[in-house]
Amino acid sequence: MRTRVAVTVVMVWALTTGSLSLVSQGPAFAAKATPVNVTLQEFKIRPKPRSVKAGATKFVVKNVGAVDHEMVVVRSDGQPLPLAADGSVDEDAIPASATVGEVEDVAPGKSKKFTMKGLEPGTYALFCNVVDQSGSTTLAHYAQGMHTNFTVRDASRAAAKRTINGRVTYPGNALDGHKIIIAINRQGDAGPPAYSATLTKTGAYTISNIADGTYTVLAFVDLGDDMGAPQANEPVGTYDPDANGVADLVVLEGGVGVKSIDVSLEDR
Ligand SMILES: [Cu+2]
Repeated sequence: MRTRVAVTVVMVWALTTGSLSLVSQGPAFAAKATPVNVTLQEFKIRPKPRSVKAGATKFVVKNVGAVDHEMVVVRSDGQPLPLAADGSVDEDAIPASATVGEVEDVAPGKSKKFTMKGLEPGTYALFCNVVDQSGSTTLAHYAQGMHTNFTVRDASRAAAKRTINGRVTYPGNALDGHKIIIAINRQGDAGPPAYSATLTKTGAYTISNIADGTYTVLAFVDLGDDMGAPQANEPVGTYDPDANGVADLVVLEGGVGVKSIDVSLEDR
């Protein structure tokens, strides 16, 4: 049966974007706690690195300053922390669920460490909440700028991020050494494909580094070996799971990839 393919393509393509791998990568497993070295001083707090993958995290906190400091870890998700009148963080106003942990009373030249078993993805505030009292003067280290953000990334999502993958099938026999071109077009864009890749045989494909957006996916056998748009005689198909002859839309949001974007090619 012949299916009409309702996808607009142009004659000249530049097949330069996108990258192709035939083997998709599995999730990354973190067997050991990721070390984060944090230095404290007047009045700075510096984690290295500033971002880790989710999972066990070991904070090694060193005071390189001249007075006592501490480090408190709170999940903030980028929101401002509640402050007390003296300019320190009002820790009593922070929900227990957001309080991750702390090391107190780190003396000058000393280090303390603690390990978080399952640090979840999100944005965290690292800060020193020491308040020095001297007569009638109070000095909140937080108010002096002794705070910073720390990011925990979703490891599994990072692995699957920004990819479109699926399979190309073709029951015909015109392949005969020609390439299969997979083209990802932005919805409503009649220009060259936003992303493309080639396969030397039918099977699995993965195209990486796709920006968020709404796309259609087309594949065809490049019988003319011109790496150009599909010609009238070239076997073609779209991602069309409801098989109504119109390419279905593929949506990427929040950097999350999509799977099973399968395309079946037909002779015509
Ligand atoms: Cu401090």
